[in-house]
Amino acid sequence: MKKAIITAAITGAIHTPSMSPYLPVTPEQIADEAIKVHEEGGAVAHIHVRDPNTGYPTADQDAYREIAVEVKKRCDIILCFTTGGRLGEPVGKRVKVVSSLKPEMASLNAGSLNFGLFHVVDKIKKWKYHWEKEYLEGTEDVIFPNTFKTMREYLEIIYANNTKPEFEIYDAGMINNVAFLIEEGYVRKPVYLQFVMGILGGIPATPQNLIFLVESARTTIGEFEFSVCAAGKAQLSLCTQSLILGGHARVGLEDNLHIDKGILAKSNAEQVAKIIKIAKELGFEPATPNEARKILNLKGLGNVNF
Ligand code: KMH
Ligand code: ZN
Repeated sequence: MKKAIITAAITGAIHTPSMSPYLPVTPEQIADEAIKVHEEGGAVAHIHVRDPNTGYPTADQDAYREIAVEVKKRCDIILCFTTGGRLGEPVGKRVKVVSSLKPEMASLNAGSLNFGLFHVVDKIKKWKYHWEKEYLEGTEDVIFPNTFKTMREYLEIIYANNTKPEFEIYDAGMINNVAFLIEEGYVRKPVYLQFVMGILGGIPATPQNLIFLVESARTTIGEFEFSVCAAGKAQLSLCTQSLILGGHARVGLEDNLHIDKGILAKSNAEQVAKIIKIAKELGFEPATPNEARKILNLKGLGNVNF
């Protein structure tokens, strides 16, 4: 039976502390959440870091290392580090985590896009930190840069460290970007695509669009593993659809702060438990981290630098 790789994106760089008291901020909280995700049956934790005092998204290498060491001490979950970092993070800084930690996996954003979060500002009544409103409002004039040059440079670093890139696909054109990079010899097949849906600036999170993305990738790339990460309320339904289509699922507070309509999730583990319950009802077993390593052809925990 097909095993379902369940990923949890622990904290991200999109949501801010005023949106939920449950958003992990410190390295200890992020590590702890990744371990609890493992206990619930998650196979991968997608890791961003933040300033421990203000929750401001950073690319702090010490924080990445602290999390990696702590999690590896307590379980064998796969850690997928972001090379996306904070919106506005210098491109050179974002990828440093790969050469320093030599992780099994890292994200590779497969194109540039507008990344709008400004429209949520009015929904927040009380701000915990001074930076939040400005950060969110500033996204009205932000492009999340991933040019062909930086993608090529990131891929060189990723492959030099035997790290597996998880291609973040926010829209149909990015599938073609990956196909081009394959043809140019910068990308090794089989690829692992993460369809990131529902970001303002990317493809809307609808069932029709997911089928379109999968079909388009089948035509353009051929064989691949895929997962779906949908922002907000579409998370559960599109993750469920992904499983039915033969894909994997990404949940987590990076993408969605709720566990149900109007109810904040108290942890990433809550969302993992919910998607695993649905997966099992549909006859899918969650992949263990080692089963996921086989499916994704990862180098193993013994070959990282932490
Ligand atoms: N944080 C967003 C800017 C990734 O982790 O590489 C992009 C993101 C994707 O989260
Ligand atoms: Zn991310």
